[in-house]
Amino acid sequence: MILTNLLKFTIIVFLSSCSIYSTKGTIPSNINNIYIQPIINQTSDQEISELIDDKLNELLISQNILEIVDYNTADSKIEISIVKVVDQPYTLSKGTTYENVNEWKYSVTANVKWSDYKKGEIIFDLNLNEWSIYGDSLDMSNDGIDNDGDGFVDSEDSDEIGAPRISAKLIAADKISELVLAKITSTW
Ligand SMILES: [Ca+2]
Ligand SMILES: [Ca+2]
Repeated sequence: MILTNLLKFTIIVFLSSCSIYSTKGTIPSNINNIYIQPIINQTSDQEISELIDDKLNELLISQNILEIVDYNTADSKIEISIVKVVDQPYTLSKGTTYENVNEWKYSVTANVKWSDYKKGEIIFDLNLNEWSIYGDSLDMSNDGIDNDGDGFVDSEDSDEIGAPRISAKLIAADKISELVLAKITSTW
């Protein structure tokens, strides 16, 4: 029993020292490429996984961070599972008999696991959440809302364009893909 506990302790110490090491900004020399496993979508929102997959591929290629390869030759693997997609009332106003929803928040939660494919070690395993706000205007570019929360509103922001709900989904997909990439690069 003591031996088992000692072993567990050693593993914990080892793992935590690894994570300290990896946040120092050193590129793991054994990881040069990535296999993107087909995204698992546990929600009824069929589009969201496709949007995230497209954006993640685009970002990895354009920023030239890791080469995308198939699983046979992969050093690392990323597994994404969309666990939750939800539209929630964001701002309300008082109507005559009940409250009206003026703005909605579209949010997506994904479990993202990046692992060293050859060693079989998990580099990170995180639940990530991103969102976008949309109103009832015909187009996001003139709703007066900072839909992605970046401080730029309507014509100041090229990301704010198109039908509200569709664009909200696009923005959330973009934001979560960017967050995944930030997590990959920040572990180096
Ligand atoms: Ca904005
Ligand atoms: Ca807007």
